[in-house]
Amino acid sequence: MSCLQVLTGDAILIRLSRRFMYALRHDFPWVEKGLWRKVVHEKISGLKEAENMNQTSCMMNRRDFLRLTAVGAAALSMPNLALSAGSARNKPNMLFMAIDDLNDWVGCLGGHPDVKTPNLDRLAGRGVLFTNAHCSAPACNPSRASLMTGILPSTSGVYHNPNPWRQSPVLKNAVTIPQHFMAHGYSAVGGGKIYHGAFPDPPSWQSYVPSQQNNKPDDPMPPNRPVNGIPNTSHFDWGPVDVPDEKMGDRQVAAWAITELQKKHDKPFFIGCGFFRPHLPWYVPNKYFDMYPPDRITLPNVNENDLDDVPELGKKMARPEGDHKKVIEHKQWRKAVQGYLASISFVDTCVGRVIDGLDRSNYADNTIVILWSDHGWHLGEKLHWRKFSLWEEATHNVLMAVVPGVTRPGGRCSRPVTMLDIYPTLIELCSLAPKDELQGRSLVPLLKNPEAEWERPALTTHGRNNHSVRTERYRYIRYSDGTEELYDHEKDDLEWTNLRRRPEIRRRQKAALKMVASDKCPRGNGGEGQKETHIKAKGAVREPPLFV
Ligand SMILES: [Ca+2]
Ligand SMILES: [Ca+2]
Repeated sequence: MSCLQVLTGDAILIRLSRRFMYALRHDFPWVEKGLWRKVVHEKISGLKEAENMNQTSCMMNRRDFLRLTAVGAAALSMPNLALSAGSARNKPNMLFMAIDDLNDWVGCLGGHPDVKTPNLDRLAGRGVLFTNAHCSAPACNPSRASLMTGILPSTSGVYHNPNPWRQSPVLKNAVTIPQHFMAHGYSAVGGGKIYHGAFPDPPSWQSYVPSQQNNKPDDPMPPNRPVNGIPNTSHFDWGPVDVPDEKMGDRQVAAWAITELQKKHDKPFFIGCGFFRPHLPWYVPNKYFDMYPPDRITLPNVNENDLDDVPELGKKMARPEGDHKKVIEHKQWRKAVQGYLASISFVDTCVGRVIDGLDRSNYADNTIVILWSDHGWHLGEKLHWRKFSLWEEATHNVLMAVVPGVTRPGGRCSRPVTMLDIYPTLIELCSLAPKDELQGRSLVPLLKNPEAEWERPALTTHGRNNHSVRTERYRYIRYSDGTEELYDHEKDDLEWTNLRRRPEIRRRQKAALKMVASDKCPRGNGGEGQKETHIKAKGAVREPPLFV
């Protein structure tokens, strides 16, 4: 008990080291709530100042001292007590990998029968694969802002891609995941796409590749665009590029990450490694297109009448007269699926190279690997393309974690979880100070036992007051005008049959939504571009309270 120095008599001067205070307050929430609060908060003045000092002195009587030392002794006797929580020594390293726009078309997730992802499959096989993981928002910027800050879009008001997330009053001073790691003695460097392209966040990193202002390396383009012949669709295009892999931006980000892993690190590290594909445009080298001959490709199973039982707001999200109509008119469906599959297999090789780089490094045994995608993608299901919807194709994304000493190989977890849960999970795994404002839940119980109980549903929000909750069996959607959808995944994994008229199931799903969604969602926080009206139904003049 060297951190306590007893001096004299009934009044005892105790020197509490910062490490010891962290151990009590942060590794043992019950201490924070109970004895620690009663004993120490009442007796020690200037505790906050103490957190900014290496040591502080305080006065307490003998009885209180004994209570406190009992807590300390209990704490010291428990496993995993990170008395080093305030210091960085012996902390695990973090390899934090992101893939843009990757839906469940990954071999181990079974989303598409043709896809080849040997590297993602082998990484998933080393730890726990979450098979029912969902984004907080089905768009790059709100999903990533939410993941990196641990705050829901319906709390921050960051609903869409054009919303500058640091200008949200809620997120203005948010401490992001890498910032929190840096505050605990980690180095934090990044490369590629971790935040949405328009809103990089230099305070999150000590250095960035290609730069703090431009997170995306250049990619080669085919000479004659659009390759698919669909006019006026910007980067909604696909086709091979005749370049070696080394010319691809993602491959350069992988090479940078491997270099970081080969360095000698005198601090624990947090490496953020973000891949851009399979985001549009689907321009990747020829050999990846050659893996998927269009005439042998399996197209998504689509019900032409699927939108008939979908409310007006859902139809507006689907916009069947938009991308889907163009793809069909230009006979591009097979080629588009080929482009997406090719882009997935390309990014899979980038992931494989980084994993091999970690295996060759000195840090293979004490590095946590977490890999996520920011949302899913439609390729014609519900006559919709891209993300921007509240159905399974858009909300379901990839999440896997390999945690030395915690996960076991081959773990699969079907509990509904969200990207919001990543931040508190990493805090627990690395014994960082808890942050009360985070709105997710630590996944550590599921990493230890993928079949552990898990009551919370996964919430996805697209625009103000449009919510979807996914439980293990059902999906329930409630749009801002009060209209609803309900699907039973046990019988209908393609979400074709809206069961909104089943009152008993609906009641339970509404209760699930209430568990996770606020009924006072703020308006969007500005920014140009996608307007709220984009997802307002005709005649929907007033948004009712969420729960009526
Ligand atoms: Ca994205
Ligand atoms: Ca339907």
